Amino acid sequence: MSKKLFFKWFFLGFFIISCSKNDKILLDKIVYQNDFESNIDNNISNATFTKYNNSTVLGDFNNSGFRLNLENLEQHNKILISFDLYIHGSWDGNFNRFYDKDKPDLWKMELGISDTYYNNDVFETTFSNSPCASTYCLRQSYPNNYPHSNDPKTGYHQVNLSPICTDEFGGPTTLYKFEKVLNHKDSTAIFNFYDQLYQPNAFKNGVNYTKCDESWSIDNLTVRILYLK
Ligand SMILES: [Ca+2]
Ligand SMILES: [Ca+2]
Repeated sequence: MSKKLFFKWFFLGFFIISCSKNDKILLDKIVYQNDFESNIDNNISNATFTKYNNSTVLGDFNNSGFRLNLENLEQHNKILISFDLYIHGSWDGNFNRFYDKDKPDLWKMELGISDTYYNNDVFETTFSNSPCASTYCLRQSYPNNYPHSNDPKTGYHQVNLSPICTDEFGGPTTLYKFEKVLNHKDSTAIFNFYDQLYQPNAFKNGVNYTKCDESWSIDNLTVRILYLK
């Protein structure tokens, strides 16, 4: 069994065990799956594609993001979302080491049922690709919500992957296997994915290098619905 498949079944097994022993799974269905190799997706708005790690990925995004819109979902009470999340470049985590007006490098995923209504299902976290030593460490929140404090790259799947660009700004990429189970029962599900990056130092000689400095992309996005009773 491949490592990828093992983790998928391990995750699902863990989820099922964590349900009450009286729960019955009345539905377990994949409602969306895309590896983006065809560059086509009618469910996603603000899509942009690029080649990375020998694959077509959704992104890369910088102070931007995209929306996944799923409609006509069958009766369910849980929604599972999983994807590969590439964190490219010199993300700084919870702090950017600026003493004045410092801000985190935030990444967010929201789940709602319309453009304006969200179920308070907002996962807001930070990532850090910075070095960590006893005297100096820019920590990140992932896999917890911001402002939790974990070491840089906590929960990674792969580290030191290629930079997505070759400018002097930026740096290696970290890959995370992102998976979450959320309570959800509406027939429409709208996921928003976006970042709020703080990059006051990503300029040189009047040129803006922010996208090379810090960005993110997604691959192998899967959504499944479950109905447990
Ligand atoms: Ca792909
Ligand atoms: Ca930053």
